[in-house]
Amino acid sequence: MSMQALFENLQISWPAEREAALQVTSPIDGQLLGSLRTHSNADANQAVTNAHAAFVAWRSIPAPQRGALLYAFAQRLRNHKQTLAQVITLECGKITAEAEGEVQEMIDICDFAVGLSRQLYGLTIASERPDHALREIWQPLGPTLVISAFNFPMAVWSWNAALTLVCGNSLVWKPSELTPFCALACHGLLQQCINEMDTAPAGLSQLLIGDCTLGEHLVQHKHVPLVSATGSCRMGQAVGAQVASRFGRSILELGGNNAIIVTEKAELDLALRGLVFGAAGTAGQRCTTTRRLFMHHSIADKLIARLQEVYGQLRIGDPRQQDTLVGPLIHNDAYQNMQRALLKAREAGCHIVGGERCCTEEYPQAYYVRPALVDTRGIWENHAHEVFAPVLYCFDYEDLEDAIARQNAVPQGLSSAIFTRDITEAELFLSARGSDCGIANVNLGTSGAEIGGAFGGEKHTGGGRESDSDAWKSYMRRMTATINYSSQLPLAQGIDFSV
Ligand code: UN1
Repeated sequence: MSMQALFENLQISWPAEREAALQVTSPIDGQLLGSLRTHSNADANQAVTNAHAAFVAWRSIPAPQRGALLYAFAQRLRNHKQTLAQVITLECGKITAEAEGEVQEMIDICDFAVGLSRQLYGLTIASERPDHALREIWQPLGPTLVISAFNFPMAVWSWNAALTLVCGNSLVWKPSELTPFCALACHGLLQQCINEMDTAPAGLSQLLIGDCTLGEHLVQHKHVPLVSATGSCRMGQAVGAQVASRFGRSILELGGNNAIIVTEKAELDLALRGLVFGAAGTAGQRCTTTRRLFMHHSIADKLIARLQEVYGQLRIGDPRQQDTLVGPLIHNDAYQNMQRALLKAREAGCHIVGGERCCTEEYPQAYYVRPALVDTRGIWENHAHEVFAPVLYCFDYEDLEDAIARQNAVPQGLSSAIFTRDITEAELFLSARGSDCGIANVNLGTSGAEIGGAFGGEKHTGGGRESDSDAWKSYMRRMTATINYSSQLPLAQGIDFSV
């Protein structure tokens, strides 16, 4: 189905224009999906002004009523789950099952946000002064700028959107210029819900289409108190510094270089499944993709052999076909990047299985690859750089503490996992001496986190947390209020200031 037909299904007017500046192509076959007008800095300023005006109205609407907007949005997402998944598949190349999973994540976060709308709790704290009350109150913050990446073109936005709207804020969204139709679809459905809700101000959600120069302009805008950005470490470093320089707040979700440790006590069948989905799933284009494997030397030969066998059977091709497991890379640059990384490993003497381009006859303008296994044993100790493609670097180890140290010895700190049936090994991995990542799993892979936990990582991953748990607090401002209901004015710390 064409993108235009999918938009008709969603009852969103077709936004493409002839010969507009941004030409969006499908990674499935390189065909043009449509051309879109991009927004100028002046458009961006207007959008922030609109979002600010909407925020001023929205912050006074009781939070449970704000939750009703997310309830309605979740219903719309449920009704259009398949269509939205098709939009994702067409524009970002995800296989159908994973695209539907992404829409499910959106539904889940909206459901969470509805519950959260009645749970924006603050604390009551014991005051040191007589007849005084000390309270912590969570207040709306202002417009939230969301900068999202191509690989989760809907879900990551929704984590931010659902929470920030319930928290009483408005939204400005600058999606990746590779996936603007995904953004237009989500924004269009949300706008339908906003239009149907009397108390929701019209400008609550703003969408801006453009490249990183538009993002840079928005990041500097003084009326955007919070910037939530997902993407490369380089992008995050620039965004974080700019936002900090104007005392804004940022939530950064950047690169990962996620590892799985498979110990001699692991159940190999389980480990194998976790590894294959983690490393080859989503064509290796998740932040949480498994990029490194540390195997206990006693099982290494066996595990590598089994991985090679399964990798040989992976069905690569058109992501719209039901039995495909690995779709295309997003573009030629991603492909070149992968090939450069493989060349480096080959030149160093690593043994490589897979990595070659495929489906070129059917799709000469697209970039399908066989996921690659790089056996680095005896050559490399570690791999510090994130290659955003399906490349799994395999290492062996003798001692678990050493494997954990090597797992941690990279700049990134997003996701990590251990496969073991030994409680001592598992608990060591989760202890203060264990994984230094934001996500640490036992007997499951590094990718595919549920929305229930806070999502994000340490070090060059940026330190931000999104999704559930108490991540909502990042979208609000904390107010400490002290109330004196006595007729005295005792000072804190017992200070005497009588004149
Ligand atoms: C991302 O790759 O940016 O854990 C997000 C996962 C997903 C989210 C990934 N729930 O793989």
